[in-house]
Amino acid sequence: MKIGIVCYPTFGGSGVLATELGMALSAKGHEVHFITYQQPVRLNFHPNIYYHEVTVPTYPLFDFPPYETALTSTMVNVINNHHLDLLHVHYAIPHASAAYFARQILRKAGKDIPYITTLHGTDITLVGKDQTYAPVVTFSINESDAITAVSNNLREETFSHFKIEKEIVVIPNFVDTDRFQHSNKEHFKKMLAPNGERILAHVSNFRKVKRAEDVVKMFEKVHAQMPSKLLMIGDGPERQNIEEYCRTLTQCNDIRFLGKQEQVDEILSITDLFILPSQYESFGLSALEAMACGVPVISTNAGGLPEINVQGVTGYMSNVGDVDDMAEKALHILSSDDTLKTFKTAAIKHAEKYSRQRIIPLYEQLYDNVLANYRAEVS
Ligand code: GMT
Repeated sequence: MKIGIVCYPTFGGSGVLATELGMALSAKGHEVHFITYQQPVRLNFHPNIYYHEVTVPTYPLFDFPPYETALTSTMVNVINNHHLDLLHVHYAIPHASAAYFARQILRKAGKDIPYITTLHGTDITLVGKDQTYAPVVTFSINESDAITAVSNNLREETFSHFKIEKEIVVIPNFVDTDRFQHSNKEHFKKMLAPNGERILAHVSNFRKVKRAEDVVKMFEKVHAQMPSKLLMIGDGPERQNIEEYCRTLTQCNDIRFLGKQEQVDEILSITDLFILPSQYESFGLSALEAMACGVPVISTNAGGLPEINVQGVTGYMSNVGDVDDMAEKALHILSSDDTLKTFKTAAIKHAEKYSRQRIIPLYEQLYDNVLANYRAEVS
């Protein structure tokens, strides 16, 4: 099959998932065409992978360069030049409306290809439901030939915020367990925690919704009881405020801000506990990747997190903002090597349910169904 994938090429979860999906499909023999404004961060070379850059020519009149128009035209050109079978767009804004427009342009020229929209989270729960975008988002989701959501929670949120007239299929996020697995990095661990301190980590884009300051607040409480280190991975709007706050703390020397990291699997391999205190998370891909590396998770119980973090098994969940409870539960997990090992083993086992091998066939099946229905309708 020839598949066009449209996504944000950055470190965000939707772009990571779309890139991992494209790479997994290419390894299974599909021809995958990424259409993005920049090379996706996790994209590796494979003979079946093509990358088409969306460039947006500027003009003095354009206070806002028309990205969506450039994206739509690039989609049309790629579909025509490479004879794609379908488009799979990740994150509704503006990818679903651009796909709709591309499909209409092609129809006029006697060519018909379906588009599938995968909803990831903030495209629905934060940005999408804003009235500035909602009419276009609702229309272009409804016009999709298939709609998927990454969790049951996101599916329900979509139905509650938008007038959706079609079924939304839940296909959960997945993890590449060949890459995200525990590997021995003892030398690396010794450098960061020379006295055997427990290592806690947080990975995010440091947007407000992540509540990354709660990681530091709960760490202050853990650190007061147990020698420990905190790794803050990623970058984003709240990072500077949180770094400034950290500098006021006595624990400052035990907190490291590592910025954006490509080899996050290696860092997770030396981590004892992953912290995700988000206000909302449609799924929490970073938590799944941590689990696959054998790292238990302390998260909130918001959004789709209860669908992946099993209370008392793969970690614990607390109410949003309850840093006392998070610290108490963290201390329990870290209290002894045996307890930690039990949680680590359970985290790996649970993550296997979301392995690439299990989830990719669900997408392939969806593509087959969409194409079969589409061809039946067209003929
Ligand atoms: O979490 C973010 O801010 C990034 C965002 C994105 O769209 O790139 O992530 C969303 O999609 C991920 C992949 O499906 C999910 O695992 C994240 O939970 C989701 N984020 C939110 O819902 C806040």
